[in-house]
Amino acid sequence: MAPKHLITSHRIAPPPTSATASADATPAMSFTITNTLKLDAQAELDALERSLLAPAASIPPKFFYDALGSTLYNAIVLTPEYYPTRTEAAIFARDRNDIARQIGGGKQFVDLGSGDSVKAELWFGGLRPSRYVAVDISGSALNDALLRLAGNPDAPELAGLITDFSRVLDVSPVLRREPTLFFYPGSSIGNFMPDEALWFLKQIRAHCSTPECGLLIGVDTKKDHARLDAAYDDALGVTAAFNLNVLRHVNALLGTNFDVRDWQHRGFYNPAMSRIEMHLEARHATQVRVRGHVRHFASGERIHTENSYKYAPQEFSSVLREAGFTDPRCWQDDAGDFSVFYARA
Ligand code: AVJ
Repeated sequence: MAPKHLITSHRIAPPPTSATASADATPAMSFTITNTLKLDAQAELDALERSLLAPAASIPPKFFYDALGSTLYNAIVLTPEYYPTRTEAAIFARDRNDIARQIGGGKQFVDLGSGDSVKAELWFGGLRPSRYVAVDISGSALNDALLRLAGNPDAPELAGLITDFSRVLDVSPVLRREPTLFFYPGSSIGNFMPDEALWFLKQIRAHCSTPECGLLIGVDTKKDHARLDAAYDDALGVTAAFNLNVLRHVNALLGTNFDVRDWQHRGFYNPAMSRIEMHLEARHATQVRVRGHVRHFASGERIHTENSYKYAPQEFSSVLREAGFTDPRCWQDDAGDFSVFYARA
């Protein structure tokens, strides 16, 4: 757990709206946002510098999500080629009651990578959570989402945690020791290397304080390579813009001088590794200032920006069991394009 003195909490009361302004209306909900992110800022930038200067340059995918990057991701999910989000939404919509029955109501709902909290909100009716804990790396997204939910009269008690769980998951500062549903949708687990994914799931399992705790997770499947390629290299170039935008974000964070025009998006399925790879490829030889250093890139040299691992359903069930979860249940769309699992602690 993070040292107490490094945690900052802000209690936020949303401004009264026309619906809540009158004396007899339900009072606007307030909520606390806890921030354990800032303590690592310098170490994060040092690590980013090292990954750019390494012989095989890379940028971790969490740096995609500045304000423009988050907006571009929301556009990706609307492209016809990018099937995961809409397929997961269709599974949730079709099987919501069945899934909710397996989970059971009244639990603390912990949303890992909550973003705009729209996916979670759809479960409030069926699950009647005791409270909702949004966890995200983006303070602005988290704040906006909780302010919006505070205006929803059906929303449970609200809390937020701004943190980066890509290295270590520690949600203990905001958790109550009670039956908890961990929610990790969207196949974001695919961004981890398989050994890291197992470690991440074990950390979720370690946060389970009662046998009534469980994990609801969305995982993309292996499928036709051409469809996978297209999903990560759409015709309109939205994924290309999303990938290239990471260079602008890194420029802002680290003071580098990447010129987006020098780089080209690459996104393709690597069947030997069961993963999508995204790279930025130098269109010609170029050099970039990285703090005190100059990084030379040869023509065609790549910066690895993302992996997105794909799992067969039986494969992911075993990973869940290996992480200490029991009785994994799987729901899929008819085509088997996406899997949703619920597994108990
Ligand atoms: C947000 C990690 C689930 O891997 O499919 C989408 C990110 N990258 N298009 C994914 C992403 C390129 C996405 N996740």
